[in-house]
Amino acid sequence: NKGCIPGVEKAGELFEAGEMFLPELISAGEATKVAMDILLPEVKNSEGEWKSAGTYVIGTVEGDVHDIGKTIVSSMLSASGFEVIDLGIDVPTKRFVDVVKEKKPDILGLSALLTITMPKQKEVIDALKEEGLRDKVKVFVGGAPVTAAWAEQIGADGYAEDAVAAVKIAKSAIEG
Ligand code: B1M
Repeated sequence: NKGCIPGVEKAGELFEAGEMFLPELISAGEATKVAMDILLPEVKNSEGEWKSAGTYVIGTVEGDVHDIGKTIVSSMLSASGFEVIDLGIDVPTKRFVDVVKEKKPDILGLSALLTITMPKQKEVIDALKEEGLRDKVKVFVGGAPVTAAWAEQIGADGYAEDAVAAVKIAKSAIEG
């Protein structure tokens, strides 16, 4: 909490200010993730005070194989203390629903990079409603063609334009 997380948060601030570029932000996220992979199992086994920031399931929707942005978001979330379950790319709607049912995450993040796959984000939200799970999980959407207006239109809880914003809205959703 006093070493890695402030470091990656600083990288986020510099990126937002236009003083750091995307490859550097990716490196910061990846470096922190590697450190977390080593530290977290030790901290969880100790008597320490570590507490997960929340559980976050993320994936790129069905029919869409764009991986890079989703993976950056996923790395930044893990680097910021979330337990991230990354389902990868081309994830069928039913898989998202099954994982929400099974893992009971705090947040579900849906990435879509194609205008033709954006409706899959709505499909997932509708499927969660049908299964009576919609009020059990916050749903955030993102990806280059996605907008705040689209998020509102499909009944998502929010939209993030980049990885830094994704971490910010996730933290505020957990902190209330
Ligand atoms: Co594709 N592709 N692509 N592509 N591709 C785009 C998206 C496109 C805009 C290019 C263009 O035409 N100008 C266009 C989409 C047009 C549209 O629908 N509006 C396009 C197309 C058409 C296609 C194909 C259909 C091409 C074809 O086959 N004819 C095809 C589709 C395949 C499929 O998915 N079924 C295709 C394929 C591919 C590759 C496989 C070659 C490759 C992906 C490789 C990979 O991911 N492993 C690829 C790439 C690389 C791109 C571009 C060039 C770059 C995407 C990227 O990685 N950006 C892209 C052009 C562009 O975006 N300028 C393009 C960098 C990344 C860091 O940004 O993904 O936006 P981004 O993620 C950001 C934010 O959006 C946000 O945070 C991230 C970090 O800042 N974010 C989230 C993303 N997900 C989030 C989830 C959240 C929150 C925030 O959850 C809450």
